[in-house]
Amino acid sequence: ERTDSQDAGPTAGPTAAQDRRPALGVGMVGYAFMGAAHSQGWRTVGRVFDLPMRPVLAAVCGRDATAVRAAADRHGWAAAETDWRALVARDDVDVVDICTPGDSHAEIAVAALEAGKHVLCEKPLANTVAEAEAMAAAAERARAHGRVAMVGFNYRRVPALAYARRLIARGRLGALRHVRMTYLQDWLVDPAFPLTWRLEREHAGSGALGDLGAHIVDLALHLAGEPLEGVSALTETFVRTRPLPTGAPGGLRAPGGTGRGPVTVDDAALFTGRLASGALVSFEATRMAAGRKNALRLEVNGERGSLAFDLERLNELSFYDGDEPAESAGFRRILVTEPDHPYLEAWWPPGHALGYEHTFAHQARDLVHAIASGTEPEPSFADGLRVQRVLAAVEESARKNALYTLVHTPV
Ligand code: SOE
Repeated sequence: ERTDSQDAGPTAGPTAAQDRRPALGVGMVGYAFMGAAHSQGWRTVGRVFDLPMRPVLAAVCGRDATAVRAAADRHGWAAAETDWRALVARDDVDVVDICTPGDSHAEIAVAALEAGKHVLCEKPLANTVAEAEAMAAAAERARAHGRVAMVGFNYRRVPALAYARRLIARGRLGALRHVRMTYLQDWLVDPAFPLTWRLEREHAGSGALGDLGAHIVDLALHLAGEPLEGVSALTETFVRTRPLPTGAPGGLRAPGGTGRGPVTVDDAALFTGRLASGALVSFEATRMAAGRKNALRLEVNGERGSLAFDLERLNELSFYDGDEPAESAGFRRILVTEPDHPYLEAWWPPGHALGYEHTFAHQARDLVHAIASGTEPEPSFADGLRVQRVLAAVEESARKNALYTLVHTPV
């Protein structure tokens, strides 16, 4: 039954002076697109959810002193640092939140864990399996001292997807046969789009594969709950050189100049695999699908039913219940905004939809609970390593080029 306070929506909560909960100081490294999204999550979470600790936005870090000060003011951080080591060393920082490109994840995360901090790290966990292994090992050691580490696969926290997992776990789909995952964007479709760090292997590790493929690999394993036995892959770089950027990127955009440089990552990755249960899985990740802005789409088919989801309509889940009489069965749309749906108890009345940014508040909520209870958060660094191994296997399979060549002779 809903209470009056739920009907009123999120409330401001107690003031800092009235609040007797222990403070949890957060220090964030990086403040571009992901940093802005994480800031929003940290700012919001303690005012919406009942948490055992009170998150405090203690300090943000970036290399440019003027820019990081401006980011601190804009996003609500009390202090600004220009050296991540100084941020990690601060007494008022309990959690280090890493929102930098992949090439610095391992160094910062391992140092933070060794300094006794909890860590939240953006995805993909690292640029290589070796780095991810070192991070998972550091997280394991830190667990002995009550410190936890989480990787930021935020889409696990879309209520419709958390609910999808619940339905699958309850057996509503029966044995799974197909898991079909796509993640389509189009911000690279213009060949004049400049060579930002996401297009450079040394900074990003891989292209669409690590940027988008990592999300759908994590989700597939999270939903279906099983390891992949192996993969068979194709990757492609359609635009091989791009204009060099002339300024700092803002979000996914950046100005381009006249000089050109090589794109050293994939534009698209396609791969298939088999789950231990025998279900077949397919994945497609691309930033070259004209018109598709943030289309993380999936469909799961089981022997008793199916589920379908599209991130561009993220409050909805399509469910086909094969137990219904055939004459009236069919995919039906569930509006995932009821208080009984995951995370929804704290938000708005039914039908008052959530969006992309709420996933970061949910992520922060789950991390705070894990810290307070000393339990391993999900997804852990071990989960991040599991995804990293799949990404490496995809690259290896694509490199070996197992495509069976067809011989085309005239009829
Ligand atoms: C760009 O492709 C991007 O910002 C990814 O890096 C994020 O992980 C994804 O959630 C949205 O798109």
